Amino acid sequence: DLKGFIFDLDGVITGTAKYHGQAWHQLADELGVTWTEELANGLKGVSRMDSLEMILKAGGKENDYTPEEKVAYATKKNDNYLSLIKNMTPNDVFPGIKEFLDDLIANGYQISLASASKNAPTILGHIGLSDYFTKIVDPATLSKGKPDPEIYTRGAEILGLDPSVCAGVEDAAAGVASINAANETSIGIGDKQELSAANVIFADTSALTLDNIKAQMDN
Ligand code: B16
Ligand code: MG
Repeated sequence: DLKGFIFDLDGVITGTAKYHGQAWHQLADELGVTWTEELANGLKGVSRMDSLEMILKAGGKENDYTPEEKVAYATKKNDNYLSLIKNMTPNDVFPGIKEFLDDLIANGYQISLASASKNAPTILGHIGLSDYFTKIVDPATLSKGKPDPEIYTRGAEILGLDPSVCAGVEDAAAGVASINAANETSIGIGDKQELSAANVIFADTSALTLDNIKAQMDN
């Protein structure tokens, strides 16, 4: 039986994925790299510097810049991203998420956050969920990002739980792969095809309830 839930942030709790997309799209245009839906989807859940590398690679430009120039581009993207998220409010929490979190707490489940984003605490503050997430994996301390299992393994560790009794909730294929590799139950939010590796899947967060999860796990 499950005892803990480990949440991704962007694309699961709130719609910051679209702001990451906008900010990267703008940088890709500046770098002369063609922006495609495939590239956009591949960046979901991937760390800031790894995302930049993927964009440069997509344009065959991975050897065109020094490490310092790359950091400057990543910083530029982040500044742009921060300006896009600064007006977020509690109204930006995805449908059903607050109810699901309240239900988990009322039923004695533990919750932690496994976001690759260094901006996660800032975003939680904007959307009024800081009190729910006192246990957050610090992405700066990870040696490998999603799809490596490390972040979801740590998400269970900070709860003091064995991965086998934890479920991870993700909108990205890289995140589902990370959860599965950590030997946790994977709950995908989004497209069935894109997230076909997930144990449980919902088209959007409004259907994310304990009953609906149990119903799919019993199947
Ligand atoms: P930052 P998640 C991920 O967050 C995003 O999906 C990904 O697009 C972003 O590049 C990454 O965080 C790093 O974010 O630049 O804010 O540190 O989906 O793992 O919550
Ligand atoms: Mg995500």
